Amino acid sequence: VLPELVQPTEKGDRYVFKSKGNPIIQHHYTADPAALVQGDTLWMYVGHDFAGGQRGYVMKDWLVYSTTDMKTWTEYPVPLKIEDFTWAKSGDAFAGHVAERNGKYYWYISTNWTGIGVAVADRPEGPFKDALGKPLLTNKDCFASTHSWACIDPAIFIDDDGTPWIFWGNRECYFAKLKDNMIEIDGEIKQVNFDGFSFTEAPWIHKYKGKYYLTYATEFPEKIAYAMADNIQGPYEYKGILNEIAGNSNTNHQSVVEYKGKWYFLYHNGGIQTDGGSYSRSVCVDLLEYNDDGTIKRINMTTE
Ligand code: FUB
Repeated sequence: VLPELVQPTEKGDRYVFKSKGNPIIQHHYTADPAALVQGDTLWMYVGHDFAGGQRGYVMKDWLVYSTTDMKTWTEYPVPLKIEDFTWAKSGDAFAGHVAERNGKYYWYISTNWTGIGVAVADRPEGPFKDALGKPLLTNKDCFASTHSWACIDPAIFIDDDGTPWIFWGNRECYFAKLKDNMIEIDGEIKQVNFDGFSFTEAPWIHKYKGKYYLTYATEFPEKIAYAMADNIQGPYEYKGILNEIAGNSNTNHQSVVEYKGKWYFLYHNGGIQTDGGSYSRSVCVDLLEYNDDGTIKRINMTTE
């Protein structure tokens, strides 16, 4: 990493840094940001690219950051590693999502080849431990898919009535209810489908003014598209593309979250000039704005 990039200051077992704009983290390659708002803190859980350059994914652990102003960030000791999932030792630490329920934090993660796991912690910064000792979902739960990395990219949404939902998939998008214990699927697994749905991966559900929004990566190289529905189970209506291809990264992976009265779009690009790219990605944040009819304005991906 070049010296002019933002370097963190060590504070005990943590690191603190002030972002100078996008990419917000410049001392690690980070990807697949999943945001969680708790009180006045925004927590951000990310994947961690080790590769540098274009050598393919090398993802051994996940990282966690917090902020209270979207500028100064704290990085915590590594909260979760792929080797913590003994059933997934040869996997890659692909995209995840953390949800809070009854004071516990559940981290749903992709292991690439072996399915989706869930880890649990008492605190948002961890440490997290495998909650099941086996996958929560496997390729068998992706009944319309035939490729080995179909079971990735979990996204959780806890609805206003308290029902937790999990969405996931690659090429096909699936969803199911979770039981109140957050570590078992409750009932039938269903597939999302609607006119114009060209799904690659990275589903994310959020709600705004009573409507459900499904954002997801489409095409390859990926752009983020979105659809809206009156019911979480659909039918969804395709609404368009939210952002262009993110610089020199073939993938993109978003989260959409409201924090202190503003809506944010967190994503990644290949933005660090030294060695950035599809396997050396960097998390960015930009504002997300709605039109009066509830549709979302095109995201302006900035360096600010
Ligand atoms: O980071 C590994 C994979 O790349 C994620 O699981 C996908 O969403 C894509 O971003």
